[in-house]
Amino acid sequence: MTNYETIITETHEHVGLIRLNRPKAYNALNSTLLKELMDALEYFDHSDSIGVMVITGNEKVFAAGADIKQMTDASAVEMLHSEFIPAFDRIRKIKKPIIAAVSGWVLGGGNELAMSCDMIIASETAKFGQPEINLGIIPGAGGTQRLTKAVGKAIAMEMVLNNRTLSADEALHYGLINRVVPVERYLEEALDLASEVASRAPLAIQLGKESVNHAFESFLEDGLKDERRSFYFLFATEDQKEGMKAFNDKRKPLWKGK
Ligand code: DAK
Repeated sequence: MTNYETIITETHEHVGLIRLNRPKAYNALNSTLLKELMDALEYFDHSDSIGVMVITGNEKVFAAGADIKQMTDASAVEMLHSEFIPAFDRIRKIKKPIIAAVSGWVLGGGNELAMSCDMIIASETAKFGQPEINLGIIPGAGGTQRLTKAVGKAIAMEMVLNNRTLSADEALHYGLINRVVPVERYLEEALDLASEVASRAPLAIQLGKESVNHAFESFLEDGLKDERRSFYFLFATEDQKEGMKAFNDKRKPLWKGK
């Protein structure tokens, strides 16, 4: 396999493991990482010896979202042409099951990435959130759609409008994730689950995934279009620039509603 810059890939018998590896930037999803992640997923998806993929980060962070530094000065049109959405569209086309093994921060695009996987195994330290509101924007990679379906309107509203974060136990309670395990075991647990699923009938697994996703995503296409339109629009506002600059300067933003 290719030598990647921002991810590490391993095979564990019939399981393909991808580790997000930008620890200094809290695994922020920049365009290189997204491209490498999707390339690796597609490679495993086409490999005869792999049945299931696992995506993980490190103990402290799964991913803290899209790279704010890369987006701060972007215009709405630049965002429209960014690598972010094509990457998320590619993950939807993966046929084999993908399990997210998460620990620590699972934020913004990081939570959207975890929700784009088919199952989520969390360490007891995991914290899930959509903090985009702090930056003057909204989730733009399916967060408003998949989160609402998973946890229901009440909790999704609090998370999207007021940066409520969910602990691992809360996330389990609201149906966002599959299991919570001690931090020493979350990756092992995900690999065990992946290996069990990988031992089953491959075609039935593929069609099972497709069918469950169909039930979950029947109205997703329209919702995603709507979400993206609003997301891009926000990059034409002063508040988005202020929100992201404030994050970079480590200060509180001053909102103008403009
Ligand atoms: N981007 C870039 N750098 C990040 C980052 C991020 N998302 N998160 C953390 N970092 C960097 C910090 O800047 C810092 O770098 P240095 O200052 O050391 O150079 C380093 O990681 C450590 O962060 P902190 O010093 O802040 O560490 P703390 O432990 O104090 O806090 C934290 C950890 C994860 C709570 C905090 O870093 C944080 O709040 N991070 C930002 C989380 C966030 O706002 N995430 C949402 C990002 S927006 C799109 C659709 C969707 C999206 C994009 C496009 N299209 C439709 C085109 C998605 C958008 C997002 O995800």
